[in-house]
Amino acid sequence: MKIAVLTGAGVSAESGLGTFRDKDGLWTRYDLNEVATPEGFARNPALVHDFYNARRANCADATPNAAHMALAELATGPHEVTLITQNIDNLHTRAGSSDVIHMHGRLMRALCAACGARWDAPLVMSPHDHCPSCGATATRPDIVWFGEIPYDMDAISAAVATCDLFVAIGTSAEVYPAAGLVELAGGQTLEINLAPSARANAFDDHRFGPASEVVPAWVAELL
Ligand code: BJW
Repeated sequence: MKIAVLTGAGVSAESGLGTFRDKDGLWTRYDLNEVATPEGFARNPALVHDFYNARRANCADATPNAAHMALAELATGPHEVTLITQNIDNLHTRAGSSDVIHMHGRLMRALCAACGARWDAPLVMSPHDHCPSCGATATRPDIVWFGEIPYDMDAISAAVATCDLFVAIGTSAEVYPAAGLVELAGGQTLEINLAPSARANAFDDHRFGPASEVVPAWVAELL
């Protein structure tokens, strides 16, 4: 089978990385307009860098959980797997998944808003950093903020449209275009989440429970 997997913050929750919209989620403590939009970054780059510096430190301390490990194992089997994540952490890669599509960018990468260069982010970024390529002080985390176009949309659309099975794991389906991918899916659709998401009705099948338990059980069935 061709399997397209979309993951969200719920897959990393049990690794200790916060989700966004759950009780105590990041958006209950931070104003997303201030920390996750280009306009917020233009107003106060130091605040935005502080937000992502803290999350980069949390990510460095976190370890992949059983759900990340199971998804890496899935790709070693007979199925053709495309792993798409909304998460900016690197836990899928550290679990052994290769060619992960990071549609909302990567915490561990930096981007120059002046020349478009990308490089490995230092643990702590600041508005005073110079781009190693052009020297401008226009460096930002390589993150897709609200109002920006997610990365690799052509590859994502193609993988989802031609798959036999589309699986969304640990995402609230509140943010587009990720939330609309289920509509594009060429084959069967499965939602794995703690509870029904905003788009639960669009899925053929559901499995509810913690990702660290449900994902390994599902992968074991497929392998
Ligand atoms: C567990 C669990 C466990 C917990 N086990 N499960 C009106 C209508 C439609 C769209 C729009 C609109 N107004 C504006 C828009 C567009 C906008 C948007 O969608 N806004 C909505 C708020 C309405 N989208 C954009 O701006 C995007 N760009 C765009 O649309 O460009 C135009 C375009 C696109 C394509 C083609 C052409 C044009 C960009 C979106 C960027 C999102 N960025 C963020 C922040 C940056 C990254 C970061 O800082 O980390 O990305 S927002 C934030 O939400 C983050 C996430 O990736 C994203 C999704 O969140 P996710 O992963 O779903 O997390 P939660 O917390 O919401 O849910 C967690 C789930 O896990 C829950 O269901 C829990 O139950 C579950 N869970 N523990 C299993 N142990």
